[in-house]
Amino acid sequence: VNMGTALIYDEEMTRYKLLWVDPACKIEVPERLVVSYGALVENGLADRCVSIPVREATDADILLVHSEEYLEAVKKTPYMTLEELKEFTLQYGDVYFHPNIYHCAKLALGATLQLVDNVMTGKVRNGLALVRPPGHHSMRSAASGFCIFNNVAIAAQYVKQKYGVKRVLIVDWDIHHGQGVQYSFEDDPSVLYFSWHRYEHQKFWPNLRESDFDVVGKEKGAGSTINVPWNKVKMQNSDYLSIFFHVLLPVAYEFSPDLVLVCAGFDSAIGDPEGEMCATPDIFAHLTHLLMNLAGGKLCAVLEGGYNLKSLAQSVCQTVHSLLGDPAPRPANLEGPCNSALESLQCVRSAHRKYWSCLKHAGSLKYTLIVNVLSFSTIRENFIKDADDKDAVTLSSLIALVDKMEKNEVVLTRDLLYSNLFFYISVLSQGCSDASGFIQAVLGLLLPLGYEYDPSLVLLVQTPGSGICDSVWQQLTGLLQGLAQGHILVLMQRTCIDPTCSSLLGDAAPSLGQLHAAPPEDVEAVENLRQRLKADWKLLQTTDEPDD
Ligand code: X5A
Ligand code: ZN
Repeated sequence: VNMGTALIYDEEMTRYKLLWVDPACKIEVPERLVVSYGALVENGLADRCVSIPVREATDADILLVHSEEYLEAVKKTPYMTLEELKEFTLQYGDVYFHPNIYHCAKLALGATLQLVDNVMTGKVRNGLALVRPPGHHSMRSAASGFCIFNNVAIAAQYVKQKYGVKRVLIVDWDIHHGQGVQYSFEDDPSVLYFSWHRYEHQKFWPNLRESDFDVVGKEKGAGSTINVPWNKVKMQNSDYLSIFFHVLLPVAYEFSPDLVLVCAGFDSAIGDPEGEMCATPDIFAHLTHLLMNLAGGKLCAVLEGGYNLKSLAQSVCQTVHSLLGDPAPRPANLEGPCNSALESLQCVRSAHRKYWSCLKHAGSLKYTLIVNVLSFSTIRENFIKDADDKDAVTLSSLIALVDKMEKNEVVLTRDLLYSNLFFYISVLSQGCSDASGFIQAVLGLLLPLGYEYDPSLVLLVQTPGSGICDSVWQQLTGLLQGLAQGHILVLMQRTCIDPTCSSLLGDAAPSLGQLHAAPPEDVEAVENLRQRLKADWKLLQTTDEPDD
């Protein structure tokens, strides 16, 4: 059952602002929340969500991450004069205080905890907390980068403690490095922190050595910090998706979180004065969708940055559309990642190779994934000869197609793809139970191909005797709904109708559990196919060299 999407917001969080001149802080304005919430209302999205009240965080909540000294210091700020506030602010970087900010910071954290409580207790499936002040830069004993309390880091500690959650994934798609989150979990293997951020070889704020790709976490936590530095500005949709397909998603599926928290900053969208990136607001519909089949769908997004009010409002709406299960718009201009992004991608993958088996080129072919792409005309000529209307594809003609499918050769050539009508995926299996290799093929091969191909219909065919278990099949069905505006036609010849319908109706796929290393044959098969196809399909590239 689709359980609903929470929206947590309170106008009170608009009631603080910068009271003096500070060029570094002037973009963090109350209107950020006003326009975000306003756009959700105007688009009828707020009404479709379950509205949950905020609460004030308690001292105990705050102390899950922050020190007593820091909390006591912040507690005094409501009583300070303007001069005292300015003075207090000086000890931190790129942040400001206001007599009402402590109150708002307690509400921002309380809103975040309300969201995770409602998701963990199953009252809703997922949700968004629209909050100010943001959190991901604040550290144990310091405010930083407009952040007072680390909303998401505290939420991760809170769910571990209150619900005994074993693994939390934090995806920080804000354009700044959430160093506060990283510091909180650097030696903790139960929290996987992923962040991409504008870096420019340390020239960009917060200018930290520890934001680079080779900082991967410490001790038991080694491998559970993943930093993707952007060394150039103007990164686009392809760059973001490449990192998802080739780094974040394979690792996230291997990790198998019980909960996904998103540091949802939208300063990574086009037009933002901080990020200076070029990804369009609709990419957030896809980023959200791609995370929604992890953790059985338990996803909590918490606002961080986002300073171009128009881009921010649109991106927030795209995120909530996906949380509600609406089909994502076809992603615009996926021309493949730029060289700088590929360089970062390659560096991150090699830095993490020793921690994540999905990134090793090693690991019995249980599933064979065959990607078969036919043009509409090929289908029509071969299978629908008697169709009057040349654009009509009848169910019987499709069933005839499936019947003939098993005798088909596997075809995947560029010239068959120009008609852009069908992306036809055939999933065959030699009947075993290993999911790792299959998921690896879906994430590293099928999704990038599908996104770049940009079909207007996905035809998913399950042939008899496929050894794919229901939950793996549901993952596939769920993930493919990000393509073709969710237009998917599933043809099946065996009995897992219920799970399939559940997935088509928008339910999250159940978690697959932690994945072990994929069998070496699978890895080799996927790698070979990727190598062969990557010249034509830019989203399959994982290095900036022509041959890797
Ligand atoms: C939450 C967030 C940005 C701080 C930028 C300071 N903070 N130059 O986006
Ligand atoms: Zn930011």
